[in-house]
Amino acid sequence: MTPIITVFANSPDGGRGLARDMRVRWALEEVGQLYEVRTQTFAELKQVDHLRRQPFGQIPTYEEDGLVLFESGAIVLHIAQKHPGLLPADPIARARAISWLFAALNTIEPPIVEREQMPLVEREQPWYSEERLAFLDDRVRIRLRDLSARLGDSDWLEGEFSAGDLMMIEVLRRLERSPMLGEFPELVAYIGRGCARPAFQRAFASQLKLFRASSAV
Ligand code: GTB
Repeated sequence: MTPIITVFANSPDGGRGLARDMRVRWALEEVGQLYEVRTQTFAELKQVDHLRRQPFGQIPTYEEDGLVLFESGAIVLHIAQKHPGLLPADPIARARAISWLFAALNTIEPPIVEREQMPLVEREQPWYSEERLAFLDDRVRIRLRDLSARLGDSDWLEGEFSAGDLMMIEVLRRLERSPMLGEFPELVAYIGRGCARPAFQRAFASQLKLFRASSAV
C-alpha cells in the first residue's frame, strides 16, 4: 500500500513548509517512497475519524498496511528503519544518528516552540514582558551555541546525512525569521545544506503546491 499522511488542508504557515508534515514528506522523498496525502481542516482534526489516528487531533499521521502512526519523530524513525538511506547500517553509528533525532525533538525544539508561542498566545498575560522574551531568547541561544560548537565545520552532525540531521534541520527552520539564527553562521550553512537536497526541494514544492491550490479556492 502507498503510505498516506495527513496534512493541513490549508496550512497556517502560508506555504513556508513549517508544519510537521514537512519532515515526514522530506523523509519519504529521501528514501524514494511515493505517498498520498489526506488533507484535514482544523475542524476535521478534532473529529472521531482523525482522533482514532491521532489522539491529540493533530497532523501529521502515517498509515500503511494496517499500521497507523502519529508523532512526527516516530514516523520519521519508522521510515528511516524501513528503508535504506536515512540511517547508517553500522549499529553504533545508527544509534548515534537516532540520538540526534531525539535531541532535535527533546532538547532543541521545546525552547524554540516556547519562544515562538509566547507572542502568539501569552501577549495578554500579566507575565508577558520584554524581560521574559529575552529570557526565552537566551534559552534558545544556549542550545544553538552548543549545537553549533558540536557541528563545527562538519557538513552533518554524525558522519553521513541521517534522519538526525533531517529532524534537526526541520526544527531549526522554525527560526528562519529569527535574527538569533544569524549569530550562528555554521547553523545557517547547515540548514542551507539540508534545504539544498533534492529530496527537501521536492517535499517543499509538494506542500507549497497544496497550499497554493487550497488558498485559491
Ligand atoms: N508532537 C507532535 C508531532 O511531532 O507530530 C506535534 C504535532 C503538531 O504540533 N501538529 C500541529 C497541529 O496539528 C501542526 S505542526 N496543530 C493543530 C492542533 O493542535 O489543533 C505545528 C505548526 C503549526 C503551524 C505552523 N505555522 O503556521 O508556521 C508551524 C507549525
